[in-house]
Amino acid sequence: MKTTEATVLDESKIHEPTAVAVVEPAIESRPRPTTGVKEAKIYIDGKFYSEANAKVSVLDHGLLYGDGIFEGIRFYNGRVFRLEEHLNRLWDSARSICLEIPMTMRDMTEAVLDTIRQNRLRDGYIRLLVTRGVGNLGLNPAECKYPSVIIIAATIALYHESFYRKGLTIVTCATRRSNPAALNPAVKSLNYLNNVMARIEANLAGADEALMLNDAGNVAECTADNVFIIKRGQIFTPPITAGALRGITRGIVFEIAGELGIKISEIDITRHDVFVADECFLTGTVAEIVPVVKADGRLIGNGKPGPITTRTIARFREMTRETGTPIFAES
Ligand code: PXG
Repeated sequence: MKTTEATVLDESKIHEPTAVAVVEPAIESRPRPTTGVKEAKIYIDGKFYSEANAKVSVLDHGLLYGDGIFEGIRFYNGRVFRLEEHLNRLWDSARSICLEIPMTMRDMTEAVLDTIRQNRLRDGYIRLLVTRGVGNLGLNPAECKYPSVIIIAATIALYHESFYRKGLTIVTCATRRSNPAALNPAVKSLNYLNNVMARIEANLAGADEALMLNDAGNVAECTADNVFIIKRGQIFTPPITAGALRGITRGIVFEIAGELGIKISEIDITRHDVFVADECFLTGTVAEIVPVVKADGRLIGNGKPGPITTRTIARFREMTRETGTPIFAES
């Protein structure tokens, strides 16, 4: 068991990411973060534990009720990508569900960076959770006095490059995105059963992802990604009110479109719009930006990733290489 004491490591001692292992066959697999380092050090409430000893109580309402929130964050080349935006969204999710995060955003930033340092990684994935904490067997969160903060740094199995070159297939699923009046999808909560059910449908249909509609029958998003279509040189994506998460990668697509001078709008999208689109792509922290070439058996455009998608991917990759919060002291 180790304390959180921040140690700035000598960068030359950091080994190459163990995670550049490629998933085969790529199209069948979503990249799953794996704790590839030998002795992963997992942060729980200010202390570091080995994976075997990193445990939470069975009375934590995060487990009993999915009562809690999370973020998935990437770090590239020794820098955490869009950390501030992820923490802002975490704090928004917390406020929405009346959960008080038991530390300041500044301390959370340091805890995230320290977790990566402790695991001696330069490229990888962070799973950050805040659970409601230990309570009793009733669902009332008033009994949970101490929310828990958990930070897991992992290597990541990357999608095979052919995934980005060839694109993926999606199917519309029968499971509707939860109605915002019931559970707002803008809250990145630990309760992902709605998305898991959709994911199961995609698996059963042999597709790479599931397209989720809202109660009105319009496109909301995929199970862990936002959806974009391109028609006659313009980019369109559903508004947050359609039941989409305010994705960080989604926001970056707006930035890139601005840079490239491509018009981008939030607008309700139907399945028909997806079928007749010239291009389609998904965005998410794990998948980054990935082309979609088939929806419900229909080829999108000519069935190959289109030019706007390809340019957007290239610019996004530049950003991941060149920007972010430094993990190690910069000399
Ligand atoms: N929609 C949903 C429902 C998500 O969960 C996104 C869109 C994309 O948002 P970002 O901010 O990542 O661009 C997400 C993000 C996982 C996993 O393990 C899922 C997400 C993030 C990290 C890991 O499947 N979802």
